[in-house]
Amino acid sequence: MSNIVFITGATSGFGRAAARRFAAAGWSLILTGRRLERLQALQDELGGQVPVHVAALDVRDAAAVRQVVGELPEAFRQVRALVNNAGLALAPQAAQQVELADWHTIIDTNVTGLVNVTHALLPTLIASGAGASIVNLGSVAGQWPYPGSHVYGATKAFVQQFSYNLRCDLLGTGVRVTDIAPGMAETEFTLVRTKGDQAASERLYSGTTPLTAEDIAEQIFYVASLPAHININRLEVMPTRQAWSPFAVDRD
Ligand code: NDP
Ligand code: 8X3
Repeated sequence: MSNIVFITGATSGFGRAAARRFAAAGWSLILTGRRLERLQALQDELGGQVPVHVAALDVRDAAAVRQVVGELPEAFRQVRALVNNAGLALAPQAAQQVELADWHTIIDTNVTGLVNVTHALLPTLIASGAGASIVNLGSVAGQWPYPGSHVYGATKAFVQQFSYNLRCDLLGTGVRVTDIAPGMAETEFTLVRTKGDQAASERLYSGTTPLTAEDIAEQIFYVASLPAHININRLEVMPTRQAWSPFAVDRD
């Protein structure tokens, strides 16, 4: 029987690339996200290669998460890896200019959504035992502050600490937990963050060499397919052409 991976946010970016990477290695796929038509397109693309189950799911809705997990078809129940990838940033402006609703959306998705899915799948992953994996998508923004990151970076700091804390509680179960923290990667992330500003997205990624969705998919697959005795706790990945800035100073 093949391994089974449950991916959130499989309609775009890292999640979609991860679906293709796991399929290439013969894993069965459970693909979730809000845009069902994109999930179906991916099912059409990969369904000839491996078994694929798709479910429209908003991770913010705990009852819907429980239902999707509870109603998995028999052949997809023994989930071996969870990729908690669904997430977003909004409001790239300074904190004092942000609508409160945008902060709530970021927290509801990146924090509440991630714990909803983790909670629903923990019993299954523990039953799977040694070599099962939870791969959480954090960010460099969870470790390094920058202007306009405010609540987004704070949610990714939560992802890091939650990942570490899970490791403590899961010790002895064989279930691994990894926080993957990418730097700048070209996906639909900036389009979402700017609420559809295609030019802003293109500007951010132009004239440099960002990470690709496939680069991160490779890392996700890597940590979930290592020998069972190895746990990568945190994996921070930046493009070679990205680094940190000096401290900012306010002057007269
Ligand atoms: P994309 O915008 O390309 O993909 C985001 C995915 O998240 C989509 O599939 C979207 O699906 C899904 N999603 C968003 N909100 C929800 C929700 N409420 N319920 C279910 N799914 C949701 O961005 P990336 O691939 O770049 O982002 C993936 C993860 O990586 C995010 O957690 C992001 O914070 C993180 N990250 C991204 C970086 C980057 O530079 N690109 C760097 C570091 C981390 P749908 O809209 O169909 O629901
Ligand atoms: C996304 C990467 O650098 O925009 O998490 O914060 S960055």
